[in-house]
Amino acid sequence: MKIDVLTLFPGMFAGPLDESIIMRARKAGLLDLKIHQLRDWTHDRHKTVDDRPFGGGPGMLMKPEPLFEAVESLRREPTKVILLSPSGRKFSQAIARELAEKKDLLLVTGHYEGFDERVRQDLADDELSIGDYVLTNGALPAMVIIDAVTRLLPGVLGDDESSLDESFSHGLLEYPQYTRPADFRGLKVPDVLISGNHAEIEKWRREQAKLRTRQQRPDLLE
Ligand code: 4FD
Repeated sequence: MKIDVLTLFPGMFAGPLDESIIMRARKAGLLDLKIHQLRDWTHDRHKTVDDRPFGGGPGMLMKPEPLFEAVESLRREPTKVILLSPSGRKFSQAIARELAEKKDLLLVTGHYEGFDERVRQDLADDELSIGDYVLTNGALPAMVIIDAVTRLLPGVLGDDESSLDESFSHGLLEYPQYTRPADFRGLKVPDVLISGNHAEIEKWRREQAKLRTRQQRPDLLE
């Protein structure tokens, strides 16, 4: 998969995507990631990317020209162009699975109070939010999406890394898990897990997953 990112802060992307599983995927050629400075598509001396809203009001908007020129030069069919903003549809594991099927993604991040509406209407194919909070810019949301999508690409996770999304595939949170020692400072692993009775273990895990979901995420049970 190819992922292009348009950002005002390319430096923010150095680090998080240069480690661990994502870097391994890049080195293996499973992810071709390119970070682009939006200001490279401005023409004025000050490399202006923002302007004041018509009609007045506080804050600045991302102006359309650099965004249109950048996207037009980077997109090659079939590229899915995605805006990151708090007004987008809520990103989820299901959306990560959808995006992992695509060939090319172009993630468009901004800052200020948002984008000129014509960017949303005539340039973007989708608009995503990673959650109901406001960040100083869309770089972290872009990295969250890149991480969640990349780990789903075929060949990226090894066998012992891949069972981890089960939490979301059966609609419940993960059950409690333990590793050695069976007694850590007097904190004991539940007897059932040491019993060797696989039917009982399954039953206990189902109950615990249900309990934990009711406690932490009742919305998932609706
Ligand atoms: N919740 C998110 C995305 C971007 C962002 C921005 C309008 C603010 C949070 C457009 C307002 C972009 C999110 C930049 N904050 N900040 O995914």
